[in-house]
Amino acid sequence: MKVSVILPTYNEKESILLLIREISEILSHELLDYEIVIVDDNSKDGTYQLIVDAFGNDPCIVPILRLNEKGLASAILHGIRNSTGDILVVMDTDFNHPPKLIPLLIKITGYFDIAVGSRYVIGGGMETSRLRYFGSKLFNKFIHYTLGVRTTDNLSGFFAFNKSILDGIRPEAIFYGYGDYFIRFLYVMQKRKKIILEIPVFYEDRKGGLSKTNLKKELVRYSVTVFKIRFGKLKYT
Ligand SMILES: Nc1nc2c(ncn2[C@@H]2O[C@H](COP(=O)(O)OP(=O)(O)O)[C@@H](O)[C@H]2O)c(=O)[nH]1
Ligand SMILES: [Mg+2]
Repeated sequence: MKVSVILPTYNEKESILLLIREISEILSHELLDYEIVIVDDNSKDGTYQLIVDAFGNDPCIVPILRLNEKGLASAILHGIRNSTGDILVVMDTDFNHPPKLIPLLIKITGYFDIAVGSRYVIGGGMETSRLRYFGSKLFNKFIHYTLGVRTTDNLSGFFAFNKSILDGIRPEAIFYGYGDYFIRFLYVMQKRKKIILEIPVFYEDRKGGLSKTNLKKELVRYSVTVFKIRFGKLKYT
């Protein structure tokens, strides 16, 4: 069994090397066969070159530079397509998602189809303003009632899964846009009766650099996504 950790990056020079090192240590310690696939969309801060300089000789580190395309979800799909593992882990590269939970997420995939790090199960949370935390929680309730999904954090983006769950679907119908891909992903997987386990995760503040999320724009995009799914516009097979 091989694990591929997929890291979409854009302007993350302040955290990326530390993160790759930490993940490598954790996975080596678990004696796992692994690779770390980093998909960089030609960051202006030189993130890609930093990775090549630091890990150019490490066969477990696979840096990919995309010149002609941009965007979080399509970067993840690019990583999936260029990965060789049976178990895939996807996470942010700014330490919002604590790497120490990766082994648990991987272990869960031995028993369930998908493991999700959730801020909204007991023990989970987020280092942010109360307004953003409860706003996001409320939006998840809206997703739950509108789409009938049972997952509590439909905007997580910190998850692990057996690659085979993508068989028989068109991943490009799911992995586009920004964090909205995760709403489509969980909806489709629940429709296909995949078993998902959510574990509590506390999102820490990013370590350096700036967030790329434009909250107002994404709120509109996520709402449109929910309504499109609700009215049957998601054709994923
Ligand atoms: N490849 C790629 N990664 C991106 C893009 N936009 C954001 N990311 C990465 O996606 C993750 C989430 O972005 P972030 O700015 O931390 O969003 P936030 O956690 O909502 O503040 C980070 O690892 C970013 O580097 C993009 O256009 N392309
Ligand atoms: Mg972040």
